[in-house]
Amino acid sequence: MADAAEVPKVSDCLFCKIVAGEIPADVVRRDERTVAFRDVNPQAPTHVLVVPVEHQPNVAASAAADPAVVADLIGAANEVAAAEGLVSSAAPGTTADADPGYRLVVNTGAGAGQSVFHTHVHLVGGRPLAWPPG
Ligand code: D5M
Repeated sequence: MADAAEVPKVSDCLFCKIVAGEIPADVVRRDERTVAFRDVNPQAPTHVLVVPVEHQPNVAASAAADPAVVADLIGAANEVAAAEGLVSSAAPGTTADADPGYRLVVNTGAGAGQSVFHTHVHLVGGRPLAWPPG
């Protein structure tokens, strides 16, 4: 499990480098406050990471620094999901075929599976998603 001493500084942060265009990524959406790019190790047909431009180590820190960032991330993720064909106009409660849906995951802390310490939302979809997650 990573401890604070192992959390990279902003200058060493992988996702800051992707935001800055210093490391290549398959960027699918960008605005002034968020960047969305495909996960390098996809767990589903659609697996996109949505990150804030402003570095914070996790979503708790982002929410504390600027709560609007959390809404930005979810709004951007929903737009990407729509572009990927995962958002249906069908009424809630209809079948998975009519309403494929998607899942947003925010691993927060090493014990919850976080491995990159720059806030990010996983957008996963395009296949049936079981519950509970692992
Ligand atoms: O998720 C971190 C995610 O970041 C994990 O699913 C792999 C992904 N990742 C790692 N490096 C890259 C690059 N270079 N491009 C795209 N995606 C990447 P976590 O919730 O922290 O475990």
